[in-house]
Order: sequence, then structure tokens, then C-alpha cells
Amino acid sequence: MGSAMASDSFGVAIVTLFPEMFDAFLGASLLGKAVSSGLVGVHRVDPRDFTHDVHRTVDDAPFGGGAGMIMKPEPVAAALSEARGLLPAGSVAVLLAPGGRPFCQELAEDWAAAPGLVLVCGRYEGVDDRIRHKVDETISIGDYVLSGGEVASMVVVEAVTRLLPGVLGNAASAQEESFARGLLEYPQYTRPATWEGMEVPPVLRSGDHGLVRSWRRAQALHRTRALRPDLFERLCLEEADLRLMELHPPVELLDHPGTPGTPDTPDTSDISDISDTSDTEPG
Ligand code: JD2
Repeated sequence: MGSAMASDSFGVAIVTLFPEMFDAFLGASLLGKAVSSGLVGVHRVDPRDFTHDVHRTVDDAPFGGGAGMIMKPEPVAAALSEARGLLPAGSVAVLLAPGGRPFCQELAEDWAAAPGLVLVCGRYEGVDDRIRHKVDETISIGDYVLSGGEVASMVVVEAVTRLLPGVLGNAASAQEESFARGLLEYPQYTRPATWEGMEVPPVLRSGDHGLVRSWRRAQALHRTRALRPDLFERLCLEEADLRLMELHPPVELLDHPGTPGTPDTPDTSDISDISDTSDTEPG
């Protein structure tokens, strides 16, 4: 069940020495439902099943010497070939590696538009570099070192499959995400309205949906400017956005040590008078 794929379902094939690592991930939550409903078909292919020696050897010492072992190319290539054959033509094959192209939302969107995705997970000190020529892209999920590609591949599977029609199950969410493209999220709250002395901004309880929408947009802009100046610089802001930021001052941000771009005195050169505007008074 789940491997009998409807023609409109999205196919995922994971090349991994540790297929069992995906059991809980694939069974859980949104993705689990998408798999059991047939919207997503997931295959796991183990390179060890494509070895021919009694020890089922998948690794070997690096040419030139050095610490650790490298995954041999033949079992990985054979597993990748099997994985491609399980998916429709036009599927994208991706190698996970610390030195790959940074993974991002735009890649997730591109791959969600493909019929399927093969993810090649290495172990040890990585796979023989010649495997890069057998895939369409080599990516990294971030600048830190993992012990293998499996966790990185789960990140990619989650980012891609939540974009598939019927998986998110909420067209409004997708529309909101495109409105907020390139911005951090606005702050969100639920009941109780006051908790540990902290009140939910009254505008959110005003019932004025237009005002709520503009307040949220302003908060997303403030937050992006404070926490991710690199993203903020790249925005093509309209005059209306700058006006919204002046109209709606930022809610207080908790100061996380080490957060980039949070100087003691915020740079307010591009908009006027936001730093000394007082917060909305409680009702
Ligand atoms: C991986 C290893 C090379 C030392 C296969 C690490 C990754 N953002 C990311 N960080 N690390 C990885 C990643 C992906 C695949 C493998 N290792 C361990 N490789 C030097 C240790 C082996 C991604 N994507």
C-alpha cells in the first residue's frame, strides 16, 4: 500500500543505507496522510542491495589517504538507477552533500512541480565525487556538518511535499505564503488574551480584518529588518509598505544573543520615528 501510485501522485525515492531511519518520519503527520492516501508514493532503495561481494561492501578508503571511508560509486549508481526507474521520466535526482548548493524555497517550488524526486543520501565521509555527474543537482541544507544525508533528505521531502496540491489542503495558506515571500513571519497568538502579564496586541482582537492584515504586514517587515537585514535589503518595497511600518510600530522582540542585525540602536534611516513610538496601550 502506498507504492501503487496513481498517475497524478508525486513520487519520492530515497537512496539510503539506513531505510529504517525514515519509518517514523514517513508515518507521521501531514506527510503520513499524503502517503497513505496515495498522494505521495515513497520508495527506499538500499545501495547495499546492489553489492556483489559476501561482505556487501559499500565503502572504501580514500585515494590519497586520510581519515575515514568513502562510499563506493558502483552500489550508489546502481541504487540511483533503480530509484530513477521507480519514478516517472522527468523526475529530479538530487545528491545531499555539505558542499552542495544551498537549498532554498525556490528549489522546493521547482521540485514540487516535477513528477518526482530522487534523494541520494551518503554516509561515512561522503560518496565518491563521480556520483555528482549522475544527479541533476547537489545541495546542502545549511552550514553545519551532519553524519549523513538522511536527515537533510527529510528536510527536503518535507519542504517539497507540503507544496503539493492536496497535501497542505489549504489554498489560503499557499496564497498567504506568496504574499509574505521573502519576509519573516508576523507574530501570532492564541488564547489566553493575557498570559504571564503579556497581552495580545489589541488590534488582533478588534475585528477589523483590514487593519489586522496591514498590522501583520508591518510586523513581518519590522521583524525581517531587525532579524534578517540580508533579506530586508533584497525586498522591493513599495511606498505603502514603508507607510505601514510607520503606522504600526514593532511589537517588542525578545533579544536572542547572537542574532545578526540587531544593533542596540536600530537603523531607522529609511523610515522615520519608529523607535520612539510607544506600544499600543492595553484597553
Ligand atoms: C554527509 C560528512 C563530509 C564530513 C554524507 C553530510 C549536509 N548541510 C549538510 N551538512 N552535512 C550534510 C551531509 C550530507 C550528506 C553526507 N556526510 C557526513 N560528509 C564531511 C562528514 C556523509 C547536507 N545536505
